Amino acid sequence: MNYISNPKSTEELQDIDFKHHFHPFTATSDLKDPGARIITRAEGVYLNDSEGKRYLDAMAGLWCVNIGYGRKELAEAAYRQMKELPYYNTFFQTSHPPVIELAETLAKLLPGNMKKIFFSSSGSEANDTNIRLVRHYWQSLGKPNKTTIISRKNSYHGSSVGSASLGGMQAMHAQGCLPIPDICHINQPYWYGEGNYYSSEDFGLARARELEEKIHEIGEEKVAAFIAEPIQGAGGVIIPPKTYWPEIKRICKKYEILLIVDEVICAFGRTGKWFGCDTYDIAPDIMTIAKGLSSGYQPIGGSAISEKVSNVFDDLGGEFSHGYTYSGHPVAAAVALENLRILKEEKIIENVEKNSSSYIKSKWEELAEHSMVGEARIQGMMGAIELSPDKNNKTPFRAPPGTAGLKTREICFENGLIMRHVYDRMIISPPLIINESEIDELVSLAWKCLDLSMKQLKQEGLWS
Ligand code: PXG
Repeated sequence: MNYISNPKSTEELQDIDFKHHFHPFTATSDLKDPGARIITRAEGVYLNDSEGKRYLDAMAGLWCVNIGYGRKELAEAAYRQMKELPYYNTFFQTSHPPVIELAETLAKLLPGNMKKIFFSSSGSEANDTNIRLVRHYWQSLGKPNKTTIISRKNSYHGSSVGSASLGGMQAMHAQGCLPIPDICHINQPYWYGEGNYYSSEDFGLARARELEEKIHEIGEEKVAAFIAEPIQGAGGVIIPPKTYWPEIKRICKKYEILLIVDEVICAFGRTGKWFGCDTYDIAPDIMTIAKGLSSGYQPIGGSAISEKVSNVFDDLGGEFSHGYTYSGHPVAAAVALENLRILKEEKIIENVEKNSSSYIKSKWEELAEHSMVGEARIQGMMGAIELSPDKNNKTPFRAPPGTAGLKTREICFENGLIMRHVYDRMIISPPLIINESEIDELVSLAWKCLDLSMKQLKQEGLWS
């Protein structure tokens, strides 16, 4: 039986999916009616569903398909590796060529002084690893009380117990008694939503200095690390004010706390350079990677560890009692290597930096002219628009937060555009290979969907 071609009707598939598939971040009632969208094929920046409808995927899947869909070289790399060595582990003093080559390639490619990679199959696992890594680091140095990790509200670091605790999503904390002990959260640098009467520069400094205040409150001797995304992705593409990262770097250095930069979304070109750390000139102690590492073609992630940290483990750490069956999976590693080869040889990220990021920026920022848009912001290939019925005063809609965003998202789907919402913000993160005519199409579809959404919100009396 061939599980890839699909002889079933959309209704049959939706019915089975509703009965037997428990989905992430989806209410079961929505799966009953209207049912799941069944995506069947993809090429470049476009997806097709089981009804033959085409969508421009302005989210690159879930922020991950950086090289675009349909690259046969990655399928061939997986096929070759599966025939040669489909699986072997990296525990108990064993290794294999693809993971060795990938670790070396990454050590050379990553910014700062990254020396070693601890592999996982996802960003969540990698961030769980990071919690143990930083505590193990301080224990190895004879400072076992340095256990607390400071993170930020509205950050996203994954869905496992540890990584969701690092994350600052209240709805996630509410399910499952999170966060786990010794993790706390400071405010985010979200100027549009929380900056009030500050200038963006002053606001950036004020929010960064909350880290210093938190360190004083907890006591430096108890703080292990600070974790942050260069730009918050799932939180709504929160691009920090220019003053934010320099101040964070100053504080981490002053108090000797480890800096974990979660690059799960930002790495591999998303911010317009190879890494978010390049965009913001950050040299982290630990960096989380996943998603764009394989462009989503295989599940793979990792914790990249700087020379400073890995030297401590090499000298004092002994065995790290931690690992996943699929740490450094040979097929995932082979696919990641092929993805990195294509990103480099086809100069995909250089093209974003030199050409397409400025093109998309000029087009995307035109959306700020729309009556429903309070702000349009973009860095590299990640952007957001803030929806408001009164753009000058940022007034909310006459509906619970997120209602207008959800309605707009559904209109986008109906009109062949995949653009996600975070409350009443619409966000994009298209494949990095998107060309100028596809960018034109994206922005004109977005404009059309905003028109339709505005009309619907007015008809429903939600436009205050
Ligand atoms: N860190 C960051 C910054 C992420 O964005 C993770 C860690 C976790 O990675 P894994 O591979 O375990 O999912 C993420 C994941 C969304 C959305 O709707 C975002 C993510 C995942 C799923 C949905 O924006 N980011």
